[in-house]
Amino acid sequence: MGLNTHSKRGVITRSMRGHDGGKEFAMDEQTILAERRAGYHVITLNRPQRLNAFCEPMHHALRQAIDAAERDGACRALLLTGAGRAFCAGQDLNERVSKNGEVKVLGSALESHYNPLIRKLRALPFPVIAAVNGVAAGAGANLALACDLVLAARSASFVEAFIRIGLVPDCGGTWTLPRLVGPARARALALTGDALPAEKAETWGLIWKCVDDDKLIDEAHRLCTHFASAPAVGLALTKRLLDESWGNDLDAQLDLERECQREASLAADYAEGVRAFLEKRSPVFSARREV
Ligand code: T3D
Repeated sequence: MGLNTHSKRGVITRSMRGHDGGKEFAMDEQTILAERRAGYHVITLNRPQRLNAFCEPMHHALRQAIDAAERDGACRALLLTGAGRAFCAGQDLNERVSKNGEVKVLGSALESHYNPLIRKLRALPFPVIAAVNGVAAGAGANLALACDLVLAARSASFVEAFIRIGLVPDCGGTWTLPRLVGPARARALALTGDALPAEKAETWGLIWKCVDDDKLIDEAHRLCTHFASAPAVGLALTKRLLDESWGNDLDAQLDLERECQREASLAADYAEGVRAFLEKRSPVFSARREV
């Protein structure tokens, strides 16, 4: 098994022998493309022939690419997208059938891969932007919804496909869906497994924005470029506050805001922000964050 990681013009490849629905196969695919831009990283799920469905090597490569972004003190945003016509079709179902044709009991991949992935994305100290270029189904849909900002191509759709094969939503879907669209719509999406077109997803508040297909990637890069020169401590603390608010009452949240505001004010970016405002110029925030 070989793993090569290049963090600059990035390619993460893994060669291994795998098992696919009863067939042994030789696999040598670049399941993830990772690229480092000025101030942000781009990760592309890259199994277009399977609509970027998750396989074991892709999980490992994705984890490495995210870790590299986290370790890079100059990284202040992460862009996640898919190659080809889909964003991600969730778990590769070929991996869920054993050699003798039996389906496997599930749970361990949530523990080892999906849950750590979602926790990691939520905890990253910079915004994660999903550019949903096509269908996002199953874990692929909920992966997108775990990101901080979701941009979607007009032709994209979101499918809580789990129920179609007798499963339940995972990757935090039962947590994010009702919070984003309310209980009635969350239940309809999860219980029917019907596809929700991107325009409706925007109207419902499931995602931030729906844009024309040919504008998606430019718009996503524009957003990342904006974050690349934004105040890093403020971004990290804002993420934390919004996430923790779900478990807090107003009193606890007010206390947390006080603490975070104090912490933000200790950062050089705050002093620069105030000075720049008073001097009627654009602020120049520090190019690196603490790692
Ligand atoms: O440990 C655990 O497993 C627990 C974790 C579970 C997480 C999950 O994500 S469970 C849910 C898994 N995902 C799905 O059930 C979605 C399956 N896919 C679809 O329903 C449809 O493909 C889509 C709605 C996403 C798109 O439909 P369409 O008509 O645009 O494309 P298609 O023709 O169905 O798919 C194109 C190809 O991709 C096709 O292969 P082929 O015939 O061209 O060789 C299809 O088999 C393949 N593909 C799509 N999704 C998957 C897949 N192959 C493997 N696994 C997939 N999930």
